Amino acid sequence: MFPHPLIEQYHQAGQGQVFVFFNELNSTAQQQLLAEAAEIDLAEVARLTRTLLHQTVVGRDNSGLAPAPYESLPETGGSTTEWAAAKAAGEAALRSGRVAVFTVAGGQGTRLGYDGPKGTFVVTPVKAKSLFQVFAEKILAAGRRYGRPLHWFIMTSHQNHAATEEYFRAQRHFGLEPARVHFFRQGRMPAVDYGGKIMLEHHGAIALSPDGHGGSLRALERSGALDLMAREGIDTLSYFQVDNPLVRAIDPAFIGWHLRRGSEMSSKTVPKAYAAEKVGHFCMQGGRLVVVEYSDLPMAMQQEADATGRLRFIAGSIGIHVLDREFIRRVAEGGEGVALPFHRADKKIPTIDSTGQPVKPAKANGVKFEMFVFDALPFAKNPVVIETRRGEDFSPVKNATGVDSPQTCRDDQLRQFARWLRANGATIETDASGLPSAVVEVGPLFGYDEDTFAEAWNRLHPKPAIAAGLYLG
Ligand code: UD2
Repeated sequence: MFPHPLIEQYHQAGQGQVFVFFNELNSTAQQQLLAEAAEIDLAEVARLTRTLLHQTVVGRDNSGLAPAPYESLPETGGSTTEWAAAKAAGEAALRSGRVAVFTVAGGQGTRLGYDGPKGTFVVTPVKAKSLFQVFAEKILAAGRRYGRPLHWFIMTSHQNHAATEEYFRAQRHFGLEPARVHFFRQGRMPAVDYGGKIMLEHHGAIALSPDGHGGSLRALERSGALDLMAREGIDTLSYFQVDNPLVRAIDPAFIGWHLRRGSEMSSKTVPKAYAAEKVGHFCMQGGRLVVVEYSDLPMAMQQEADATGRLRFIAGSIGIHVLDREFIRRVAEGGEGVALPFHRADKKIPTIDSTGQPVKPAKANGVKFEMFVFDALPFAKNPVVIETRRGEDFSPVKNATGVDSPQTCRDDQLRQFARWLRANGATIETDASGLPSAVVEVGPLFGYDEDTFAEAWNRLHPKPAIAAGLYLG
């Protein structure tokens, strides 16, 4: 007789090792372990072990891969009329209140070496605002502009959920209505060893980790966020990653392209800066739009050039999408062959051995499973990819130093502010890369894109002197 039916299920599934120390735990710890075990879908783990763990061919099937087409910006050959129509359609959607914002903030920020929730990391040059504050102010400003305050969904992880909520409370939600800011945790997946056995982190805890940003689709469904959207008349979700303060969190043209095409999921692209840039690639395969992650596309293909010398697989994926609510539901429910696949990542997983002694592995000792949100694209009707200007949409903070670091992100913000000022007649000294010598900052409540900045700047009388420390907010 097992002390709990769940333990019996684990034994039947060949995963009885999860409860091997159960009798040594106090009752609180026993309850915690049972709660963790209840989170796991044993049939899913068995399927992943069969398909991903024991697969003989490792890696992605790249046969028949071709570069995906995308809508170019007007300055690179796109139609000015189409872009204007898209923007008008997006603005109408924002005015009618059918758009909400979604940030995935469940990542662990390991590469940055920052302990708190990544969204609390300080990024702006003068006012030292956090990533979350920058997004909050963009959302507040856009809500005011279109006369419809926006709902903001934020996906956290088990690790950072409480700290994220506490941070927003302490900051009074940066002026947003708390009832419109919704936090929910993403799901978790257990790590398995190379025999397919679920691993323990310690006697009373399973080695669980976030299920990837692709888990956001089922987390939106499970948390009730999709139902809330339906009740509020929201059918369009603007999706971005927590590490990118430059993102146009609310971009009418992007929303308009998506809606006018009757698309279920749309994406932004920037031309890759260099062959080895660590972004995904928009490709076509078997008539469908797919994203092939940098680690899955052989370097020789990443380096291929077309007749003009330009990279052939030029369209980089930067983790910015627009999604249709009912499409998310369909993928989350996983019906009709539309379930997101899992990806396998071999990792060093701290665990315990069969005698309960801690093991700090020197090499990979098991596998984690993650889903990627862009894997929903092949299931979407009429997906559209649009080009965006890197300097106006993308400068993530990922590493402590070097590329995509706090320094490069700060410089890109400064270049953007300098560009906006100069485009509106201000004199500001910059180097050849556009980096101003004076450290200035434009707050989103003053202007959050070229248009809103121009309007606010042109209303300003007298104009402030451009000098170090200038803050427009
Ligand atoms: C991602 C993309 C890459 C490119 C790049 C642009 C993947 C696999 N690669 O690279 O193609 O677009 O971004 O910046 O997506 N997150 C969660 N839960 C998780 C895992 C991640 O919320 O379980 C969030 C995380 O907080 C972050 C975002 O997803 O906001 C991206 O995650 P990442 O930093 O692991 O992705 P990265 O840099 O490998």
